[in-house]
Amino acid sequence: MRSLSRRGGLAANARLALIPVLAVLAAMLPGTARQARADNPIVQTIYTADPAPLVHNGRVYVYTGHDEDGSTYFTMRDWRVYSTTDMANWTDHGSPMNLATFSWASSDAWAGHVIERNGRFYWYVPVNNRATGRKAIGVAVANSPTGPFVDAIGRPLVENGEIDPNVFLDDDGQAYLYWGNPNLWYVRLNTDMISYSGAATRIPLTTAGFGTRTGNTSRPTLYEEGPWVYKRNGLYYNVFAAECCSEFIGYSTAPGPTGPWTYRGTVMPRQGSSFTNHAGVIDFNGGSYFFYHNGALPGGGGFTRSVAVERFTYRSDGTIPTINMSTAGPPQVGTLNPFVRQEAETAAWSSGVETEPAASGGMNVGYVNNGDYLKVRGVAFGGGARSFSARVASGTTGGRIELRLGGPTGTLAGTCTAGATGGWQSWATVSCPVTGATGTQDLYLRFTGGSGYLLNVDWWQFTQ
Ligand code: FUB
Repeated sequence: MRSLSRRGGLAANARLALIPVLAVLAAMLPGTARQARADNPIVQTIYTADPAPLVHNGRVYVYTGHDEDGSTYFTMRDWRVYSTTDMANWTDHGSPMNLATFSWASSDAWAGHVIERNGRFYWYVPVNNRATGRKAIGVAVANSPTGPFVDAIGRPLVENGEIDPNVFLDDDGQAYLYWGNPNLWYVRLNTDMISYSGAATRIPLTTAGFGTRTGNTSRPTLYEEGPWVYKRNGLYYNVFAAECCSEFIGYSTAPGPTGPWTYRGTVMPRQGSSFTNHAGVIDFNGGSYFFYHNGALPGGGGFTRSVAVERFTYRSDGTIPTINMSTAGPPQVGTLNPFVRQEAETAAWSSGVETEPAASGGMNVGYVNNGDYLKVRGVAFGGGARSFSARVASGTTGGRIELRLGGPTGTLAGTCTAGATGGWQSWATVSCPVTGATGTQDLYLRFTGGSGYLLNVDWWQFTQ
């Protein structure tokens, strides 16, 4: 995979076997060439889809699917994890789970959901079952939110040809697995989270519960797919993708986890150059956040999607206001401390670069060309920084890291030069003096040098 700036556009003319009408409408919604201007979508190095946020220990993790470059179908082979403490700068944790995690799965690493219980993390995903050729729900488990995840049971947890699992853990300790397209199902999970009791039950899709769809008698309600069930102030919410295609996000509420549901209206209108959308809702640090996907990156569209996020405020009666897609994203929560080690793959925005697993663990930024940059939002330099260090590697002759403030060509606060290190995973630390970096500013690490790939960066840190 190479950087988005070098990606081809969308050729969205494939037919989707599961839901053929999606592909037809996809062809009518080509990807935009427009460059996102601010910090949405939150990932610029690859196409991501189907966000599932999780709050754990003061961090927001978002689990995503991964649309392959140039995809003309939902060609998805692995899942990704990103995290943040400030809703602005996101750390890339790579791919802790892929189709090979499930020996029985053949394809379609589609929309999943992660939930934590008793210190373990359970990732429910829809995949194609090789043996039956049908969609099934698998469950993987890990001891850390960033994995590694392993198949918990070695077979599908449930299988009825339907997709988009979502798990809700109620206050009384009962967990529910919801999923479905075209139906909406639930089953009661046991406390081990990898088995269930009772039969899968179909939630009645009534127009009172899920709104009225126009022009499709086989699917009379707005419910399409992607349920996201949660509880707030005693009220149960189900936020879902509605009325394909293109989809908008609607929601229903209920007095209990199994209903009866009442349709409440639109959360996010049809916007954003992707004929699907997929919602995830959390509260974090006093704010409420709505995750979704669109086709906003270059080459983006219905099969090359990108995850984005907005902050919102519930109305006083608990209803959800209409939320529009933005390129700015949410305001930053707090600031970023430059005087502790920061991973290079923590950024609010990147241009040109990619990420890859580092030999020493974690990820590094790589495939860096002249003019590429990383934006780190809201860096608190305070009284000033004196020097900058970075862990770098170069299999060629290296390059420079320009430290710029306020923009990729903003005030130059320092320049570090990195030479050859003998390999792309042969790491060395370079340092350089810094002037004029005071207060709280957006920091840009701008890479300059000759042609071809210049250097990799694992981490950086300023000294006071
Ligand atoms: O990403 C593949 C499928 O597209 C998901 O499972 C659906 O929710 C839709 O977003």
